[in-house]
Amino acid sequence: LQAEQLLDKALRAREFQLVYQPKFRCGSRRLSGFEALVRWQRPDGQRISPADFIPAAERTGQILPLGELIIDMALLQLQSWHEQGQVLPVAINVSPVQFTQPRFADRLLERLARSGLPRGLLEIEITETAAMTQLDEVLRQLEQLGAAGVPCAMDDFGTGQSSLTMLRKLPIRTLKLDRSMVEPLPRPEAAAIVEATCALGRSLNLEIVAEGVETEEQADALERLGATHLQGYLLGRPLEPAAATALLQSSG
Ligand code: G
Ligand code: G
Ligand code: MN
Ligand code: NA
Repeated sequence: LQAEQLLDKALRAREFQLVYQPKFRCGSRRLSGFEALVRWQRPDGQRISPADFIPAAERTGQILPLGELIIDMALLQLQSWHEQGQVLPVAINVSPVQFTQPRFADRLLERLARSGLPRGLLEIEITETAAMTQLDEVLRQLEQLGAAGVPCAMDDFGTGQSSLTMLRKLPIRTLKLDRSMVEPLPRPEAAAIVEATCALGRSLNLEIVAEGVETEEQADALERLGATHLQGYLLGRPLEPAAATALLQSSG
């Protein structure tokens, strides 16, 4: 079967699930929120990586229904945590392709209103990509979302895809330092770049989440160099909903 038909069947059969990777505050190392990451498990048990199927879904436009499903799943999870009195923000990854729909922000805000959740619990992460063609449209909708209490993070900062131009233009609350900036820490050249990036972020009043933190040496360096939050296998892998709920409860 073609990728498009496989995805189509998977969308109808709801073969997608979200896992939740925890984020922690620097210093206290207290749990501060989660990033939702989509997973696709086929009925035969085969798992397909989002690194493969997200670009395919972006090419075919299937990222639109898939994106809606992801938003719905994240909101349902947040509602469940909210009812249990346990709640921290959840960030979803939004493809720039979703922003090519002029009513993307309207629809997300409608869903959020219908959920009855307090504002600020749903966040979005966006990666600058070649798909970010209609920059004015992306900007307008990010501003609309921000004004309505849905903060945006710039994902994968420090890769070839992210630029200082976007940092200046996009209304964002958070910079996410790409794993490729974190991996070579604490080597001095890497530390110098991270320190300068954190200083830039601070002067723009941004939070700085370091991604892909795998070692205590990296975590120590990031805390020293000015990151505000840590995310990565050292502190927590992406968790199935039940495990994420247990983590929330135990971090009271
Ligand atoms: O979770 P993992 O590291 O395997 O993700 C691989 C890639 O897929 C990353 O670039 C990540 O941002 C992207 N990705 C994961 N979940 C989602 C999602 O729910 N929506 C979008 N648009 N991208 C996602
Ligand atoms: O592009 P984005 O930053 O959304 O993608 C996050 C991806 O990175 C997810 O697929 C997640 O599974 C993966 N990831 C999260 N933490 C780590 C880590 O500490 N090390 C590595 N190698 N990958 C990670
Ligand atoms: Mn992300
Ligand atoms: Na990233």
